[in-house]
Amino acid sequence: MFRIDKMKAKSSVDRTASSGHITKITNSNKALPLKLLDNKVGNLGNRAFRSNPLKQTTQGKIPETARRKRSIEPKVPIKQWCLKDFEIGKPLGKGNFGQAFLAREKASGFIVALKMLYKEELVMSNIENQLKREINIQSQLKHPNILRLYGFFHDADRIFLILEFAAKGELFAELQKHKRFSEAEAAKYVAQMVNALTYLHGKRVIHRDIKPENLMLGLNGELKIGDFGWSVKTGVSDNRRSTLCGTLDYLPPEMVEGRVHDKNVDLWSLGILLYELICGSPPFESEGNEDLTYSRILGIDIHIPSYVSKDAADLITKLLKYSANDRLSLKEVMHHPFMKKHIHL
Ligand code: AK6
Repeated sequence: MFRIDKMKAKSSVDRTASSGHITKITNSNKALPLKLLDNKVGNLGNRAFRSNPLKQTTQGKIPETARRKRSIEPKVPIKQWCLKDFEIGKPLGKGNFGQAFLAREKASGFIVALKMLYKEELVMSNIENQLKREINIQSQLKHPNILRLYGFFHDADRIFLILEFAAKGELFAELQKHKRFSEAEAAKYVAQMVNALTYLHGKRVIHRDIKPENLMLGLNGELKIGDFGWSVKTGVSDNRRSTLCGTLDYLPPEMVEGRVHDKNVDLWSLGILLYELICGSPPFESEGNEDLTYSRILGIDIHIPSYVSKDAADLITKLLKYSANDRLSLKEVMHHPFMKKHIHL
């Protein structure tokens, strides 16, 4: 049986998956009511929150010593969430695994997305370790352009992830509605992606699965990277072993060919994203023909429509380089004329 409460380190490589980090996650629960201040979702919550004693907590920072020695429990008791703490609202659409619901934390009124995963399904699909890895990575991430994982809990046969609610839903839906975005809008999203990726790469996390389906929008249209199913922490293990699944459209040549890859995969995907935002579909898409998509990626067989500006086309081309080291860096992206034209810092 899948025991998320018994995440024991199996090897030195896996040590980060020990209870030390889980404590950190649970710990981040305490920050949940605090987040309400910058999350304007649900006015109903705000009032309840203001008088919430939880607000006064110090976010329960674990002392350095306790963080290192995983046997030491933090002095402050940590809130363990359970289903009864939430009022469950409407379903929020079904992801690959599990179903998310709008939910409201009863004591604070804080609005979240509660994602429910069946343990049996995780075991059968052999993705328990992927989930554990993801929870560990997420426990270290706090950024306005990255969907927050506030915590998790479980019952006999399900795991619940307490996720940030992105009020405007998927970027993909927005793109489908508008067919394609103006270059100014695309630049705005790319700038937010650069912010998020700079933060992630600084923590040695590479995302590897950037695409509109995985990008969410906050109440004010802020972009939030919303799914970390395929992210890895670099330098921890061999990054070639993961089986590829889903669409190839966003995969760089080195991943298509199953070679070693690094953070530069995210720069390739950023180029694909920019193309898709401006043109409405990814550049190497080949309806139902995976082999063709493969060879088009490897040959960088790209057609940029004539309505695309010279600057935008130049940025796309400079990101979609076969050789990972030839791609523009995140910093260079922000200094590119296309970005300078639309983003005024
Ligand atoms: C939906 C909305 C919010 C929330 C940080 C599962 C996994 C094996 C995530 C996950 C972290 C982990 C997982 C998923 C997400 C989402 C939409 C996004 O399931 N991991 C099994 C291995 C790994 O985020 N994120 O699933 S759910 C949400 C909606 C709909 C409208 N607004 N706001």
